[in-house]
Amino acid sequence: MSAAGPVRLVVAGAIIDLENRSLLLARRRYPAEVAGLWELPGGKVEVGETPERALRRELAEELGIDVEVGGRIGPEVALRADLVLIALTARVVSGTATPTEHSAVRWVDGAGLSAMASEGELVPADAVWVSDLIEELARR
Ligand code: DCP
Repeated sequence: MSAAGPVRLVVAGAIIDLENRSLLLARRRYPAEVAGLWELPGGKVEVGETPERALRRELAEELGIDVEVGGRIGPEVALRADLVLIALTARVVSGTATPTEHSAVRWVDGAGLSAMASEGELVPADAVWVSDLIEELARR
């Protein structure tokens, strides 16, 4: 892809349960560089799709949950010259997260997230969001 080529957006869900002050993480199966690491679940935005709609579609497909999408959180991350990653907050409206493409899911609180980041258990791109996520989990 040339530098002038189209940029695709990848949207990740910062799925937060404010009642339990916890965030949903999903464990990647592939590719090898990130297999076994945890991410905010999501996927690529299709042509003609809004990021919000793409996130709802991906989370329904990957985890069987219906979410309400909120606003942007954290900075955008350049994954490659032609791929940019953003995070949107979301909350589960219905369903229980059950992975179809990931190897596992887990809910973590701020301390748990911080510990996982320190241990290098998050995919590198998502690690830049940790402070923003911890702040959001502490929001009143
Ligand atoms: N990504 C990331 N952090 C996230 C979500 C995604 O770093 N929270 C990265 C991993 C991939 C790219 O974004 O490089 C696209 O994510 P997908 O989960 O859509 O990756 P796939 O490999 O499943 O893409 P495809 O749908 O093309 O198979």
